[in-house]
Amino acid sequence: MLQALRDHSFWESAMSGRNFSNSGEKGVKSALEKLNIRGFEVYKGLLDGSEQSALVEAVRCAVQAAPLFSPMTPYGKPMRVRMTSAGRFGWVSDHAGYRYSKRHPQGMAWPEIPAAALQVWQRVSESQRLPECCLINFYAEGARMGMHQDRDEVDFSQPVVSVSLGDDGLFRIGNLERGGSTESIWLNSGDVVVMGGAARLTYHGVDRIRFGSSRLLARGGRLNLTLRVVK
Ligand SMILES: O=C(O)CCC(=O)C(=O)O
Repeated sequence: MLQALRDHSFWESAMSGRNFSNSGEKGVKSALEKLNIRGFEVYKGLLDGSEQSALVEAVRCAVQAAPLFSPMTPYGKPMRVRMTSAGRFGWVSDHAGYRYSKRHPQGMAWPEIPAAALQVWQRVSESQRLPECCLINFYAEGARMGMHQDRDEVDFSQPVVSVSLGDDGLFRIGNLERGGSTESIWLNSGDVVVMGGAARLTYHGVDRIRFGSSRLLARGGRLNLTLRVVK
């Protein structure tokens, strides 16, 4: 696997709107770039078109078994992103707080983590463990995710691995505490981010998506999978 670690100029030109993604199209290979932004490792174009399509099909099966739902924050506000999970645990949120649960809010067990998602974990995580949750986020037109830390897991030495599929998403990376300067990067379909090490608790969020920028999902939108060791 070619992993050319590129310098800051690549990062700047990515921000100026040049397209480094493979847009989810079959047969189009882009050179793999690995960026490090505030400790987050961003693998541009890690997944080719057929790998992306296989993941979308696996997500479609998971969503059939455990439908997407709109979680409420503990403060009673509906989140803009719809979610479900696969694995032994799924992430839920309601008036009782943010937490992992063995059951979907409708009562069923979560489906198994798709093999194609486990393969991504094995390629990039450098972990001896397997993820116990694959959180599936769906961003419809206008959806966003506020700045937050991922801190409902027990062992912060384990990374969170994020897979982007479908429309581009503007991913913002902050600091270990709320506030301060931030840096943003457009995540394209097939990009994978490893949030680990000293950056494991860095604040991050998604400001917006470019609805309709990818043809991977028939009706547009963005899927994000995050693989997590929970306990
Ligand atoms: O959608 C993304 O790229 C990030 C998702 C995320 O931050 C999360 O699920 O905690």
